[in-house]
Amino acid sequence: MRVLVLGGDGFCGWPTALHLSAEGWDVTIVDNLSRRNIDNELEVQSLTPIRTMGERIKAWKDVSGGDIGFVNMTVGKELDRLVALIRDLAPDSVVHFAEQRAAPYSMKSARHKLYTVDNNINATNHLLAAIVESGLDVHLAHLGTMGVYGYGTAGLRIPEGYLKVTVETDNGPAEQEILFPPNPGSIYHMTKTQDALLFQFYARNDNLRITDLHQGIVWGTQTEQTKQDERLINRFDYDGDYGTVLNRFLMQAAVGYPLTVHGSGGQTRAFIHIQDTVRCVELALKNPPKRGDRVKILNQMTESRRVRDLAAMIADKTGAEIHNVANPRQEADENDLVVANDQFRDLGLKPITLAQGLMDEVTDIARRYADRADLGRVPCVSAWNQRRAEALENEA
Ligand code: NAD
Ligand code: USQ
Repeated sequence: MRVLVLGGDGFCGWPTALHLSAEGWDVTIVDNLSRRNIDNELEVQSLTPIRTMGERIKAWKDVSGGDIGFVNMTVGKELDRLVALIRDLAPDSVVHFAEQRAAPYSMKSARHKLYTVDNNINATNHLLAAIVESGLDVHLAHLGTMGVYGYGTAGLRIPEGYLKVTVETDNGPAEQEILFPPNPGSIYHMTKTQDALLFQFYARNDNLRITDLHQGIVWGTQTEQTKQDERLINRFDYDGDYGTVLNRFLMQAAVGYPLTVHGSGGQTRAFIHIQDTVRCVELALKNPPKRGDRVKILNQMTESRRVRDLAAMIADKTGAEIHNVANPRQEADENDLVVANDQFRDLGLKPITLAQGLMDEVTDIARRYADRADLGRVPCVSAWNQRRAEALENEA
């Protein structure tokens, strides 16, 4: 089985590429290394010492004997090259991680908003158009986000992509299933809701086989493969734009920086460990929709947690202090979140829980590389609007 992993140099893409290679897939990574350039722009680096793509691929060959291909290409700008690549390699599947994925980065300035929209929507549209143009029946699995649902669902168990509604017709009430109404909380999350419309269109118009994985916040760093050699180590973002909440708290606890809870910390979010991410992608590739099916949507998350509860759990285990800081984001202070994830459970996913994995992560990764941290990059400084920017200034 042959697979293209778009965005395969990133935090989720690299361990996925290794996992699929270890499982016997013939893997080619496509990436334009834009994430490494954004590190240069933000003057920050992964807490873990990630190697160049050439070193990574060589290390994998040394460790496993497996070959992973690499093509440096901007998906969304080089349509002819992308069509040619798909025709040449004739992959069974494409996994699409190649987007700008940080909500705070997408809200930094007008330029960052435009970049995120251009990059993400063009990447998805080019990929879909290229698959059609290739004439091949390639299954596309896209990494989407739980954030497309919004966080104001008031106790509703969030279904997997589609909502059953009752509509009034001339013959009385009738049931229908519609795409869950999108409610994005950032420009980044908005691009994922637009991706969803592109998927609906191409699945219906061109019979493309598409799976959209609505993933929660990924935590952890290492997988079975990235652990095998330090040259294979995965990225660990901790800065105020790219660091996600749980990994930030783990790193902050390791370096003695107070845990930065935004506002009351009543925000509830969905989480998944990186090891489960790579397993879920493999399960999705092995269980594609049939030609003519609607877009298959799965909620790729394993636990819902409130931010202040996460902080309390880590403080309890490590003795870290907790600071409630002004929230740079325009978001609800308190929300509940109940999510259906029956499809992955039915496919056999046995999730890694926070209770099991947290301390390994603090000791193995965060403490080990603590001396690489630039504490000046920890605060979240990208504000969602003027009011939030003023709140940050008042606090400073
Ligand atoms: P990342 O930024 O670490 O990786 C993305 C990779 O894609 C980078 O290597 C980047 O260089 C590449 N890329 C971006 N735009 C590209 C383009 N136009 N052409 C070619 N390469 C391009 O992000 P990640 O954390 O690995 O996330 C991957 C995907 O998973 C994203 O689409 C994101 O929305 C989704 N996701 C991530 C998380 C998370 O917590 N990290 C949670 C839910 C969903
Ligand atoms: N938060 C804090 N303190 C911090 C950092 C964040 O309280 O120091 C809060 C935020 O205000 C927010 C929550 O934690 O309420 C989550 O923030 P995050 O940065 O961990 O996650 P988010 O911005 O939602 O984005 C991440 C990934 C994105 C993915 C998304 C999945 O960067 O690619 O799509 O998680 S989800 O959240 O389910 O939409």
